[in-house]
Amino acid sequence: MKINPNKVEFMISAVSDAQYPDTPLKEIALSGRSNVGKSSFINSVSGRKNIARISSKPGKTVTLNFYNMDEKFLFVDVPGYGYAKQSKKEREKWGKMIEAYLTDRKELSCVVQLIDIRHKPSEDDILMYDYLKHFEIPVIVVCTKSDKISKNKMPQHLKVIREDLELEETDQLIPFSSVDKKNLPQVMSAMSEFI
Ligand SMILES: Nc1nc2c(ncn2[C@@H]2O[C@H](COP(=O)(O)OP(=O)(O)OP(=O)(O)O)[C@@H](O)[C@H]2O)c(=O)[nH]1
Ligand SMILES: [Mg+2]
Repeated sequence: MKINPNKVEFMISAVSDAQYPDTPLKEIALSGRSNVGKSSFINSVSGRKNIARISSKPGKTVTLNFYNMDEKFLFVDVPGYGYAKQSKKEREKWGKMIEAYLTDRKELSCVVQLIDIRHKPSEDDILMYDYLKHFEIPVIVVCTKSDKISKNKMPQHLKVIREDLELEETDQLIPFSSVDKKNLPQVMSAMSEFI
């Protein structure tokens, strides 16, 4: 799968299903804690520097942001979870919006769950993974910021993430970096199975 950077378009920031775009394309949603690198991941796959806004402050993205990826599929940037400064009310609103999207959206074909390769999965990461499995949504786990650890530490970090999430055999785990684009072809080929 090849994406033409000039044909990547931001479509809409949506908060409810009435606003979701109406296209025949399948959707791949990005989930992960705030600051894990979701927007940077979209930019990397797009081959664009700034199509998805990279936040200087975490927790900035509070809507479902839809991107048309060269008419091949849509990316849906889901607001990051686990942002401590969110109020309880904001968190509840977040939960309802995400749940409605993940459980009702026919076009959703897979979720790319991003986990920071440097850290053990958080409780929220594990909850999210279990939730996706419960609803039988295929998951690709992308371990971000791989440029931040040394090569020889990589296998051990991947092992911990795989074990803590109790990853299913069929779910892929791919180390990735938005800085050096490590494993971008692997990520593309994993996603192309779902579009
Ligand atoms: N070194 C390194 N930094 C990264 C990588 N990916 C993202 N970052 C940095 O991490 C910070 C957060 O990145 P974003 O892409 O905005 O993260 P996000 O998950 O979209 O964050 P929210 O929208 O707040 O949920 C930024 O400072 C990025 O430059 C990576 O692969 N390597
Ligand atoms: Mg973001």
